[in-house]
Amino acid sequence: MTSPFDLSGRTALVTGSSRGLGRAMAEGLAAAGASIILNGADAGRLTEAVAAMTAAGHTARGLNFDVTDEQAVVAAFAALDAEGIAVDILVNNAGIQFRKPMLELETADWRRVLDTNLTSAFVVGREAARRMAKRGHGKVINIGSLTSELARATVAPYTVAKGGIKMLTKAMAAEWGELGIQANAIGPGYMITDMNQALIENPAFDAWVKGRTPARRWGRPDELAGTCVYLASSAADYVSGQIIYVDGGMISVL
Ligand code: GCO
Repeated sequence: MTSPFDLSGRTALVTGSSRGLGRAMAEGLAAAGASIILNGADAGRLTEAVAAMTAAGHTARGLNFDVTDEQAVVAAFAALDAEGIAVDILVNNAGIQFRKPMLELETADWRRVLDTNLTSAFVVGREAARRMAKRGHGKVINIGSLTSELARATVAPYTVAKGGIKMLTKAMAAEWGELGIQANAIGPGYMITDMNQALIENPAFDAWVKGRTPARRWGRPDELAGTCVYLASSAADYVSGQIIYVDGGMISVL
């Protein structure tokens, strides 16, 4: 009997997957049997990531497009169509952080964060779901954050975008369930990533994270892989609209 977590024969597109959380989730999906389409805006970094995953024995290819460029997204999916490649699993992971108090925040920076972290998930999700609907099945996994629920000072646009990710996930579940598509989200806690390096190196912030997290440590990117595989698999065919926090317990305690 095949494991419900087996992703053999499925193809997963993970946005922002040249490194960090996206790369770790791509590796987890590959280990479960999925063919991987890595994505990134930096062609050089993407090429390196594809080579590394291929060398590790995974089936991986790159798709270089900027998730904030709608025409590039549409063209990328058209290119996959032309090759007969169907995306069964979409992980909307691409995102940026921008830390500045709102009183000093320029509107252009606000818009850039919202475009990259939220609107891109809608655009890429729509293009993927249009095709999943024709096949009657698909998985969309949006990457949220602890800031999908709780605000931290100085990261307002990120917080608003990630709160939007939680509700976009529910909207996708509402509209796409009857099409055979399940949409869920993962809320990573404080993870060891390049984006968080400045925080990790700040002794006061590092102490706050460790004190505030029941696990008393930062999370590793590979610790998201299991939840991603679960939500991408047939084991979660009756799960939709949910956000699962992989945060060492942080969101659940005062
Ligand atoms: C920050 C961090 C957070 C984490 C993560 C927490 O500045 O507070 O970047 O946003 O990256 O999103 O869930």
